Amino acid sequence: MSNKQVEQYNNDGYVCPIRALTPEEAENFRNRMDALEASEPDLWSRSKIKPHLMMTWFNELIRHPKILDAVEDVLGPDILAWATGHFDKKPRDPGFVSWHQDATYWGLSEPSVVTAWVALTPSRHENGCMRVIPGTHTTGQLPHKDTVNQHNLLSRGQDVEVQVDEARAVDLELQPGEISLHHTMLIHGSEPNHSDTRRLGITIRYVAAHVRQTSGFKDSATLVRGIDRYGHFLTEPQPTQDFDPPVVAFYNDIVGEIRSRKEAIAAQAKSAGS
Ligand SMILES: O=C(O)CCC(=O)C(=O)O
Repeated sequence: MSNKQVEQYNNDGYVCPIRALTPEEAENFRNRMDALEASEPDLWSRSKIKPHLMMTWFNELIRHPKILDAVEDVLGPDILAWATGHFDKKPRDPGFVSWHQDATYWGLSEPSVVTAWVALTPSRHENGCMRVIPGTHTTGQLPHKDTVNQHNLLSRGQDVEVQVDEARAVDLELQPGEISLHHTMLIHGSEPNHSDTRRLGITIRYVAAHVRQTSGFKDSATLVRGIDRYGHFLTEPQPTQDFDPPVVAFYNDIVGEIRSRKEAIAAQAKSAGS
């Protein structure tokens, strides 16, 4: 990234847009995802938390050198891909994301954690692009409450318990193959898709190798650049085919730990707030 982009990340908590993939690469990843989705109806429920362990296209994406070049500018040279996800809003999809900070249920030791949001379709105001409140990454961890709304795309419907000044919100508009980066403490969310154009974004959560899981639950990550001198995370295997049996066994083991971790941190936060 340019010095100005790094400065923007430090001051505002995000950078957007960065051209990482060519439009052809983005189309190729999207086609591979769509083909798998068509043949495997339970694709996302089987691979919700770390889809990069289940699908080879996803595992290739987390290692993309241009994404890692940008991430290295904010995290330094030793980088682990820790968690991944997909946020798919079909045309006229009512799905939205409440205002939140990512760090809330993650249990990580410090905020050297950045999300690369990779656009595989256009992502614009009309189809519900990500929106951020610049500068809120410096506020520290804020309280959140879990909410129930069937259209909220977050697993716990977590909503930050402070008044969000929406007049300050910035749209992170992207073209296919462009990415944005956002800090783990930045308040962000997104609106429903009010258009006839699908909005598909892939999230990759990268951590610097010195970051630890503090919750006491087992956790894993994939070294994607540099050296892991710390060994704080179990080393994830790399799938050689979609739903590679030994990798699926690894996933099934770790996913239970991750669910328990989220429950434990949410319960702790609730009792601290009551
Ligand atoms: O894609 C969206 O609309 C929201 C994504 C998000 O909340 C995240 O990346 O943490």
